[in-house]
Amino acid sequence: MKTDTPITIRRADYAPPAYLVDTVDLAFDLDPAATIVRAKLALRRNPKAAQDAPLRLDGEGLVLREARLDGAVLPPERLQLGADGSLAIADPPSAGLLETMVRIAPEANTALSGLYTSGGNFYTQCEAEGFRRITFFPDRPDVMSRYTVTITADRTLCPVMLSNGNPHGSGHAEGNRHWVRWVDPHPKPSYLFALVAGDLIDVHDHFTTRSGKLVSLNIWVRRGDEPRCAHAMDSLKRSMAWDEEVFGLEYDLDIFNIAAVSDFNMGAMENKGLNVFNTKYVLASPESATDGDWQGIETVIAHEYFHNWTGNRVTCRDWFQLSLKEGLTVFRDQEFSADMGSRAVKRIRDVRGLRAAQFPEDAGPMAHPVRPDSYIEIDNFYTPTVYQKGAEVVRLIHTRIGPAAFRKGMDLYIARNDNQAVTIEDFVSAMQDASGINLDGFMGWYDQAGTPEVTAEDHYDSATRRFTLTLRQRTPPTAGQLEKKPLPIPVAMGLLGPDGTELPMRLEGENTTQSGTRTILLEGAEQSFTFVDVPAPPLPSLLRGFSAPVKLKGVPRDRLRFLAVHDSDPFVRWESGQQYAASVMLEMIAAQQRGEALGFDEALAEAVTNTLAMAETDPAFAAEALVLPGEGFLADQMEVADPVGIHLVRRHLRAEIGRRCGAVLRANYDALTDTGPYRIDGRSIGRRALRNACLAYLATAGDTLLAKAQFDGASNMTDSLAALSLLADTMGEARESALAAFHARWRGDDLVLDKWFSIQAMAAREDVIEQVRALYAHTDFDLRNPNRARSLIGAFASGNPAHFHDASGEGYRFLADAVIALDPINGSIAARLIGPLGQWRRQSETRGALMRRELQRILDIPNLSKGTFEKASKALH
Ligand code: B3K
Ligand code: ZN
Repeated sequence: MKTDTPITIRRADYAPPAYLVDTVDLAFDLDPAATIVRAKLALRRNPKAAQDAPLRLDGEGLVLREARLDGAVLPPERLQLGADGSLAIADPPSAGLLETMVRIAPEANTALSGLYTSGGNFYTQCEAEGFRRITFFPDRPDVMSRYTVTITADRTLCPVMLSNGNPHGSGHAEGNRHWVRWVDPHPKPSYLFALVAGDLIDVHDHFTTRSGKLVSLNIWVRRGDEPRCAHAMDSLKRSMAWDEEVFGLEYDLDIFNIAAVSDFNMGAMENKGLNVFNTKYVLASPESATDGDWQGIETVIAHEYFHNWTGNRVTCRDWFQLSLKEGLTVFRDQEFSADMGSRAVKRIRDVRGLRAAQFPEDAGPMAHPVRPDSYIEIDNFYTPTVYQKGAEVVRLIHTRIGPAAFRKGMDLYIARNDNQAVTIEDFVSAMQDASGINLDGFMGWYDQAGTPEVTAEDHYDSATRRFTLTLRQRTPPTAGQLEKKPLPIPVAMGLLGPDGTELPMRLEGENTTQSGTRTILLEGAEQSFTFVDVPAPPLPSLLRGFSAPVKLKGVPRDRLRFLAVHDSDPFVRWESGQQYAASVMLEMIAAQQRGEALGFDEALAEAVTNTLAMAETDPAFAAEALVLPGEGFLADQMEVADPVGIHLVRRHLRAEIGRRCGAVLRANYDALTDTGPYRIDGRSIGRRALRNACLAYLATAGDTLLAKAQFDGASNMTDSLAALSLLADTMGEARESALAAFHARWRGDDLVLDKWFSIQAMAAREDVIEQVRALYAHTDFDLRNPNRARSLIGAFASGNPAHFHDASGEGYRFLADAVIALDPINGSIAARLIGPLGQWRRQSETRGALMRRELQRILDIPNLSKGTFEKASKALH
């Protein structure tokens, strides 16, 4: 919606809906240019609302053809169309059947919200507020209704017509048309409505639930894509089995449909019984998909499936509660993936992701609590904070009360709230009641923005054998929230003896001794924990498994080195290695700024050699340990970021390690070469990741030939892309011929072509901005396709900090130009791309001024979408 005076919606202003809608009967007459939507809403006044509240239905861009109340045509004087597109009915009855007929134009819908066309087929996206672009309706999640949907369309254009629920009849219609009917027995909010129609083909399978119900499973794709659906189908069946086994939750319809579409604003959508997916999270073959894509499919399929209970059966009262379904469902998909592969590696990856996206958000102008207090455009709040930090908060509760009580809490949460739209308090109180543990303090995690910083101090008294650990916490102020209170922080920990073995632990006042990992709870700003009978001076291993989303600061380097080698907790081993490397790198960056020569810390080379020596047991873990801390992670630890300096130091170090450890890296690279058939199990994925980590060092040290040989001989996308991205950083002919060969081979495959764009956008070359501008003008570039837009614009702005922050300001200008061009087409994607410009406070004054100038240039555009307006204005102020 375009508006000059965007309205801020506040959580404190929540009021129950004036009217409820018990049943919805929708009839679609599909046509790309002019689709007719007839809706029959059985309305009644909500007993919980004021009995004189007006009857107002949301609408956006709808052409109203007719409205009837209880069969009688409503005269124009009783219909009030609002400037925002809504419809109010004067003198509303306390109950009645409202029938509307509207016209919409799916083929003109470039925002991809509501009903739109892609490749000649019809798809919908209704979360959060897209249903109002289909028909007039109280488009808010606390209005839950039972839907019947009849779709009529041309038989040739739309042989397949799908909606939510179970199929309920079909037949011939006039001309070459036909109809189908779908009935969804479960009440649902409008954001879960879906319709898919077109020339699609299905990959079919089935699943028998543990109570013996046979469920038909179908993945609907374009003709020719069927052979690439096997992994998605397999992931779906494993998700269904896992949710039964771990949470006792069974699927509740006869049929589960997934439709894949290449024009889609995000990853996927959990519509009841009819998930709609970005093709990126469905289609995979070894030749065309990387191991990362493979894992992404498993995760997203699981995530959307798990929403069936956490989101659909129990939904959100209002959009401020978004993390109620998203944080909980991310937690569930993380647990699923951990059970499917290596728990430790999954945790490391999730923490890496949290630090790369959520920590900067929490430290920047868009910082907001997991449960925000206000928004202008809710689409802007599908953020790493709501999703990833939200999942961490659920994990905190899981850690605090333990897995058995957590499971009881989930049972209680669902039993109490099934078929209702509820709040985060309802979730936390179910966990509290099931566990008997007071969780009041944990609400602070939902309501306070910012990442707590934790420091530790300790003292061992050999005479009394007492060890005192003092923990302190502090959360820096965030925009609009200057005062911060201490939060409950579960700290999973162990004590290591001088030889690295675990020491038994007994807190003062306790009768029994515990060994292994235990969790202590830091609740105040400062708290001391005294351990008694400690036989030797211990070294504490803190925040095992990353038991809380905090920054643990100030662990001395000698301790980090010790923990990286000896700790029993794989997360702390990895983390200590990363923190050690980060601290060395930050020192190098400072030296570089002073114009001093860059030294080299031998311990880093030693760590690489040690990691490789033990790689055989867990190659995936070794690969994680081998990769140096990312540029964003380093920037996040500097008062004033130095993106170019960070990049130069990281490359310098990579090259230096590649040279010094060349022999051992090469030996491992060769030993990890798999000659057998391509396999996608955890071990094979780990071996490829480790081999490519070795290659990255060797190629950065100058061995372009090895990268070229790998590219030429690669039999799978993981190896091909790893080599190509290293070649893309170079200047020679090898680069040009590899990129050309890749383009020639894959130009017909959108998902792979996206990778071709991204690799060039993220390359470490001086001329990258010119290249990015040229790619923007490339015939294969299409701003309307969200995947393609992200693959170039997003990859450059978020994935290439050294060049995005080029001192000329050209990187900022490119991003602003792209946002301005995209906003009228798809405001939601445009708004999401703005993020990197919001980091200006962390940059030097000169860079900051250039960034602000571009934000202002965006804000000066008339008729900006409200999402882009909100993002740009918050980023600027
Ligand atoms: N619930 C959707 C996200 C909808 C985003 C709307 N702008 C996908 C998911 O989180 O499962
Ligand atoms: Zn979700």
